Amino acid sequence: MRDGVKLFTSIYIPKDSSEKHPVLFGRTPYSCAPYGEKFRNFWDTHWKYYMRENYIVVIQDVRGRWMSEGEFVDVRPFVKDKKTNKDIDEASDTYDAIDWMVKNINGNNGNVGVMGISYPGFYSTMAAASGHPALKAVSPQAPVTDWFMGDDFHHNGAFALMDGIAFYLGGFGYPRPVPTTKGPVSTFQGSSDNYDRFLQIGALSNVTKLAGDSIQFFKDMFAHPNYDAWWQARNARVSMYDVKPAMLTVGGLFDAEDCYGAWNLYKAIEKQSPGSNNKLVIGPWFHGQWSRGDGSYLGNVKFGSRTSEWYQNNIEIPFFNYYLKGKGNDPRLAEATIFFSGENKWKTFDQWPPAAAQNQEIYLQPDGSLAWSKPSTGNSFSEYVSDPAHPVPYTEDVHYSRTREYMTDDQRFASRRPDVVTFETAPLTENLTLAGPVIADLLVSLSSTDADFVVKIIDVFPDDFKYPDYAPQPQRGVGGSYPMGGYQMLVRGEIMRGKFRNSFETPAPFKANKVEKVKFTLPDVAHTFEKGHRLMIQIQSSWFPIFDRNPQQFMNIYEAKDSDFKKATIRVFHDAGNSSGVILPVVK
Ligand code: PG9
Repeated sequence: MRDGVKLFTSIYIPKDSSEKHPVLFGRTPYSCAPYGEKFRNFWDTHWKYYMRENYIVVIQDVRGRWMSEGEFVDVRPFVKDKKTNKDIDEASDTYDAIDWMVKNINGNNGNVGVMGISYPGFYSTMAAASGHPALKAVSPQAPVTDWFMGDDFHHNGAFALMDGIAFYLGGFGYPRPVPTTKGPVSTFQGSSDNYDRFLQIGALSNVTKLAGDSIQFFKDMFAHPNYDAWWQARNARVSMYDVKPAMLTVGGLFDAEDCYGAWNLYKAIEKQSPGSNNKLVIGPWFHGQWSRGDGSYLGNVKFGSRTSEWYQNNIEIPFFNYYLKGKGNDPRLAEATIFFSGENKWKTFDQWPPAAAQNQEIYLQPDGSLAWSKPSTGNSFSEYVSDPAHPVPYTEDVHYSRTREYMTDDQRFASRRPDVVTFETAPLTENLTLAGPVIADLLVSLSSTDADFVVKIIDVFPDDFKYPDYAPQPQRGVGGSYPMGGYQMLVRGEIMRGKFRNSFETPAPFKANKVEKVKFTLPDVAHTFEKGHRLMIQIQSSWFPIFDRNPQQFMNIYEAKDSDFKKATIRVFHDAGNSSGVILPVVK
């Protein structure tokens, strides 16, 4: 690297020397050196297709990880104006690595592509920011993009308790090497019931004790409870000006880790680098499912075809082959190739969100229904008590670690709780297709000074719904198939930490019992509620233990003690003056 630091790099060169070959490059904090038995597992993903296509495949340990020299920094900020050799970042490291490769690897054709999933997706974004002229094509996949707003560690400021702890402290069956500088010195132990275990741990300040003090990122994160300059510098989108390579951003509709990154990275590139070659693909996938597995179902919900294979053969491989080998016809990928759950179809668009999607608000009604017009009644609200000692679980079952399947799980268990309010339409008389971000637009009052709001968009299947016989029926427990009639499929859910309702930089307390607006954006959806199904909206004030509990008092939650957690009475208004609703991107 330009500052003299050496990065460990594994280079696999095809035996075929009849022609020159492009380089496909990935940078990782998870180690590029899976030798011996692990070797096969590592390559048994989409990388194997590129080996078959005779690419030169290169994997590099990022600065400060594993065999590489230097200091590791989590989601290292992008340096805008690099003036000296000391101004390094992940973009400059990628630039220097590419420069070395095209000059030193025998038989390379001078074209380099970069791809990576999740954290390696972040490094792919940074590669795109490197501006090296040999870099022709980049595919950030489920890219970690903003750890305060939507990816692994927080959503809208609420701490992603289960993943945050599992990834960095372990104890919940995540054998993966976590990207910490020194390695965790953690006394953390999981248990077979994560709901119970996280309740026992209690306040986040107890987590700091369990973490020891070896995890710099935990210390930093807890020292920055608001979206201040520290977090803003770690928003990968700030690097996406003047993007030069062809971009293929890929994500999963049902990605429980980094659902935010793909949608929002694509949008930032569109806005900040107009005219760039920027494409988006979203399928019905869990985290990384497009690179392995067949992608024909998630949990109980079926998608009708092998979507991962379709993507590999029709999008990703043609994309790299065209830009790096000049092979095949110009794939002319659509601007956006998006799978619509519900109707189970791939669709292409010349912009995302599509022009045909128009925002239309659906309003909560006093009788528990939903309608496209505001209610006409005076003073009406639904009320529940949110009790941090009994938070609403994110899934019905007992689990050791966070499931991937919760993203499409049946929400019937939640509708039946007194601290979840539920509104639903009558059976739809025609299909309703949503394409784009959903905006929760609530008018609420609290008996306290802070609370969280979770809004869930749910597809309620008809009572007699059955998958066709050719599809194996979903199984749960002993005794046969899961009852899909009346299934309440989670299509999208998101949390908002109430104190950030007006500003993520400057949180503000609620005034007890005063009606206030809480408006926030849920990640994009692509879903068709078919005729005969119902649309349901659920609202609750905890989603545990995916997210930490709000003590329901205005304070720095990282410093809250167990005794700070209080019950709060929450009202969600649905009357003529205070009409709560959800703004839906309805395809006309
Ligand atoms: N989403 C991933 C991640 C989690 C936590 C820390 C860092 C990254 C990943 O799979 O890379």
